[in-house]
Amino acid sequence: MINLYTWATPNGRKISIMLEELGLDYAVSPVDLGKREQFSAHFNAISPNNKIPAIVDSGPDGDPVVIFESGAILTYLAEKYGQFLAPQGQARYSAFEWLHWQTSGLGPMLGQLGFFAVRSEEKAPLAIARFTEEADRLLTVMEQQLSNQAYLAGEDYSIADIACYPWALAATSYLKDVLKASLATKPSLQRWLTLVGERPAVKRGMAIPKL
Ligand SMILES: N[C@@H](CCC(=O)N[C@@H](CS)C(=O)NCC(=O)O)C(=O)O
Repeated sequence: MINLYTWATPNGRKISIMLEELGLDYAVSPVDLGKREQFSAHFNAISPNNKIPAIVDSGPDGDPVVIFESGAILTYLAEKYGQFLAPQGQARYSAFEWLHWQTSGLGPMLGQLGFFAVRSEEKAPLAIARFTEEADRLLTVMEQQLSNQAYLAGEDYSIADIACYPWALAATSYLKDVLKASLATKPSLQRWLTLVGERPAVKRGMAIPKL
């Protein structure tokens, strides 16, 4: 059985959504980031970058398969179960484009915006302006892509949508005040958020971990 190491954050929820979409039976090991459990020796042996999510699966030869980084985990699960990733061609590589776009761009930029604009007590106007501008640019790229097709990698729901959904939702909830002007011009993003958010597996995945 897969053991998911996670916490109540967008990066963790990408994987619980994927596991719910696949209908797998899995165990959840909460890693309390507030208590700095990500730095425990046990978790460090699984995730040497000390960040959630990570999974431990049983490999075909009985040895454990241990994976950290949400993009690697989503790719592993999609390939293992043959779902949410086209087997070849443009759709497969479009999914990888948007998956990497999320882990290298949307996630880190919205994460920094959240830190400077919401969580930090000290307000640094230059940092807030810089990350608001970059978040707006990234959401505009997403809007453009979704104005031409149902999902990020084409007409089919894929791991690219699963990766982007919890972060785009954070942009429209936790970060909605700072991104108000940007969100007002993103009808396709709103359409996609509703489409993805209505999936029962997405609803279940967003409720993990149950604390
Ligand atoms: N690129 C990583 C990012 C993971 C990440 O930033 N995880 C955050 C929670 S959303 C974390 O574990 N933070 C703990 C820390 O920074 O100490 C991925 O996609 O898996």
